[in-house]
Amino acid sequence: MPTIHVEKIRKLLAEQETLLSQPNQPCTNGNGIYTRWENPVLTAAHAPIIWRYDLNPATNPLLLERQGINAAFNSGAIYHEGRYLLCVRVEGVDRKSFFAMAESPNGVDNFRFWNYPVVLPETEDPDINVYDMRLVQHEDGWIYGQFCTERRDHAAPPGDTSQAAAQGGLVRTRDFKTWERLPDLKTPASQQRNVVLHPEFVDGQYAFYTRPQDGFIDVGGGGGIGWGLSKKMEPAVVKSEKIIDQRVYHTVKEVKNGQGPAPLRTPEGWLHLAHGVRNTAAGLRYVLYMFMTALDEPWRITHAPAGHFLAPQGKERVGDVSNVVFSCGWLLNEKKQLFIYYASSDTRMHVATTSLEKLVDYCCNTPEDGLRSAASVQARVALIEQNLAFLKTMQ
Ligand code: M1P
Repeated sequence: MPTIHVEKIRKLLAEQETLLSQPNQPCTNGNGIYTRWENPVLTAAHAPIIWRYDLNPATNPLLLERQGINAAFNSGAIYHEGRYLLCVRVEGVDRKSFFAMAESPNGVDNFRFWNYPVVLPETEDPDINVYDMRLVQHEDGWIYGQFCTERRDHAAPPGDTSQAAAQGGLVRTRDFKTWERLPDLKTPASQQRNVVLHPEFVDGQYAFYTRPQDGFIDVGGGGGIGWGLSKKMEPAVVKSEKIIDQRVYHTVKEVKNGQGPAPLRTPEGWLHLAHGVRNTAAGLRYVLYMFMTALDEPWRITHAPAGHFLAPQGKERVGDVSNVVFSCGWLLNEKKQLFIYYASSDTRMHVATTSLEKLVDYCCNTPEDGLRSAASVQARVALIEQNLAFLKTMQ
């Protein structure tokens, strides 16, 4: 083999190793609720060289990239047997998304993709695009994956090449290597995205958070985060869906919203992370928000702090779909440290760390949205008065 070719490959691998092994640092300018970390934890450049280049000088003497990767984002997350695992939405330059597992020794840096992407079995109606995996360790013993399966809308006129239909795809695994495909979730809605399985049985049934929608992008007259039960998973059928968290005028979830990862159980209730979307002159803006539901009634909201919990900032604001943060995964390790994985602008993955205690405090003690400017001012005046009185006691 020509020495120069070997040298080029070594250089490629060494440059990537510098990126993969780069230590991450917590940002110091936080809000107390969570700490962002400086570097993205995964980007397109983290995709293995062996996924992208043909390394053989006989078939690729110029060592050109053959199958480029465009983005790595919207990852499911799980802490499994001491391992920090992400199930990443990887998008090739051909626009097709697929899933790939990435693993880190500490949850904040050194994430490395496994050698092979997830080989996802198809149903009788093949997926055209798959994305946004949520990983849920269910109390039935399986680890379930819920993702969006997108196909061309079969009802679209022949000349229309852009009408798509979204449904809730389901898989299960025990080792993240072998995935068993289950039938897509059936619901009364014509389309679904952001389907998430609740980790526990409710009334002896599987419970789903859904996001019914009339169209592929526009949720139409419905939308909101829905809730429904299914007796089994093969197939999972939600016969009636009720909206538990509606879209609301002049809030961060005015245009649409969706459950993020599966909620986390705390003594005070279920902690939920979700995304909310509003329109602006510059296009849609996606932010993360939180709410809590009752432990015995996971569909009943008990606390709903106003506004966004995390919004795109700095470099996060720009990417393939700018002004977006989106989360499909968070995890708790055995030290009860909470890692929130979020993507920015449909391009790259980040992490923010916090604790259940802080998030419960945030949800229980942040005022709800008063839905009018005057109500927001009242809430702020109450805080100022309390603080001025408190400062006097410090003098
Ligand atoms: O482009 C922003 C997000 O748009 C969709 O989310 P939603 O259905 O809530 O609008 C998804 O395609 C998501 O993957 C993407 O990040």
